[in-house]
Amino acid sequence: MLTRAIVRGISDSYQNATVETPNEHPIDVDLARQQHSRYVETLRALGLEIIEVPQDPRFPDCCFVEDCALFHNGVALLTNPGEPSRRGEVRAVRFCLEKYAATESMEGPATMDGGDCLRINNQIYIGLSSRTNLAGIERARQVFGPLGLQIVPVEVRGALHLKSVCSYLGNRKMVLAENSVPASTFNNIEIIMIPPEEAYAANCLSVNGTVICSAGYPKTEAAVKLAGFQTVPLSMTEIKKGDGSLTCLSILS
Ligand code: CIR
Repeated sequence: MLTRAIVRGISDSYQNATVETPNEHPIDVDLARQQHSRYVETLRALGLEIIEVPQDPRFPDCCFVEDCALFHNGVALLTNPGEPSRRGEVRAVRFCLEKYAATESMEGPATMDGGDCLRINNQIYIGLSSRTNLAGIERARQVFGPLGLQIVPVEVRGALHLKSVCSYLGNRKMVLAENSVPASTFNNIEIIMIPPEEAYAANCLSVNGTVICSAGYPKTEAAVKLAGFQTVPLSMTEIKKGDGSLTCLSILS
């Protein structure tokens, strides 16, 4: 049962967010803030206590708080984000997490983004990506292995993070974008395939049986409903323009 969400507001400099390919239309920061507020209110309505880390104008990507920590069972591994301009984001997240968790650090050359970490029961699948390297995965193994978690590296190509292409819904069911990582990666899990035209929607956020989906991806929402979950669609257009998606906006515990 999830009880808490750590979130971080949209930076005053969000229009300069790190992006892989420049956007055709610039980010509308006011609209991004409205979308972020609806996200936070949705988490609150689903029963989560909201802890908000203040935004920082020095860090355009700071709303993507998920990348700064891997948190499980009272232990938080603060990451060394793969994108150098984001490393300074971790300090304020650490300061916040210290109130709720035993904190561990990651030092270079190890790098990891929380967006690469997908926990399913006792396994943490970690994307080996342009942001997360083997040393980062090894550091996660040092911290979470002794807690009984198995770390499973997964090669990620053609996507920013592992969770850009898949999400765990609960009840041994997950969504996975077609033609991304092989379905055989995930043991004993029912896979709901997301067609290429809706690949962005493969990142969704499951909160105690309700699945928050990106609005505008009807096939994905229908498939999640058919799998037995209530859905809440949220407009994510301005978050998507910053290469972000639903999970990256929070650290849930
Ligand atoms: C970045 O490139 O780091 C940010 N603009 C987007 C990070 C999205 N994070 C996530 O999906 N976990």
